[in-house]
Amino acid sequence: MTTRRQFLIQTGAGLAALSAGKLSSAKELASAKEEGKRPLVISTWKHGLASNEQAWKILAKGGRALDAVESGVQVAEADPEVTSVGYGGGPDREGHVTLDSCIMDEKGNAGSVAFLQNFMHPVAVARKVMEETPHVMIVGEGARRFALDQGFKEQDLLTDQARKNWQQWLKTGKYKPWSPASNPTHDTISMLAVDQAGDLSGSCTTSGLAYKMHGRVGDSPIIGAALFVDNEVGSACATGVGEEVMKTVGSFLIVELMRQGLSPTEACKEGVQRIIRKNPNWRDVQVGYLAMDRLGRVGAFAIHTGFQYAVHDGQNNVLMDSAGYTD
Ligand code: SD4
Repeated sequence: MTTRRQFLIQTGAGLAALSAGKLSSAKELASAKEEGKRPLVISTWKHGLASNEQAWKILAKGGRALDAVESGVQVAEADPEVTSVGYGGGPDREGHVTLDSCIMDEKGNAGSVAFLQNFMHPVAVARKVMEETPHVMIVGEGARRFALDQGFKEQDLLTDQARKNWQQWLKTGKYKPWSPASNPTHDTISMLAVDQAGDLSGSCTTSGLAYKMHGRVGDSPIIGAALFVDNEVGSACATGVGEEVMKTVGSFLIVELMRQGLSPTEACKEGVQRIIRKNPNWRDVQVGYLAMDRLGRVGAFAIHTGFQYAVHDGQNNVLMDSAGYTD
């Protein structure tokens, strides 16, 4: 027998009613604006604070969320102190800094690069993939040639400090899958923004897990895994052990849960619980999710405590502690 809920979900009208009822009344939109929650930019980890500042410059001028999330994460990409993104990022086990990045706009357009080496701003290359090609993802040598064609310049991203850390790791590092204890480098920057027009965009950029196998690609360039944006509903992004995020298509899952009426925090929590239910070794991994609905409401949840995210609403740019399953 078909229940009323199943009936609603099976019909287009039902879907529209479910999402409209939860998220899109004009009154809610107006009050969200009054509360100053749009524009809004959020991003993962402490280095999100500086990246938010850059993104805010664009949002404050009435700029597009897409431009804000591209420009914002470039601050982390260029900062040698940020040891898991772009320049200064930890290399793989063979000493190569390999980069993964993606970007997604309010129309559902997406671009991505993976296993890209020697370019300071992979997120900008990902945007070019989105805007200048009919494709979503370009990897490795093809991505290198595309970036050069687009006018990006190659440069060595391995800093002296990152080389020293890697050489130190080589003395004891074992060539086997990592655990957070042996490799606690989970500092990818993912950023979500809503602009004055109410449009959403997101970006993600990383050098991935330090000392990964050469050629390993994580969740960060995978649309639906580390990032998903749907202007009708909201956006979500991830940080942490990418394999767990990919296997559960985490960000897409979270956006779809928000479409069904869960709050951003509830949706992130369910994303985390999905990993926990499927992986008996979940205690050994960390994943943090961050989400924003189309009204500018924000939520986060992680497997373990310690995940932090930065929120800039124009008045304040603050670092927040995410709740964790092991709290
Ligand atoms: C990856 N998600 O490559 C990334 C790692 C990371 O914060 O540092 N996340 O799996």
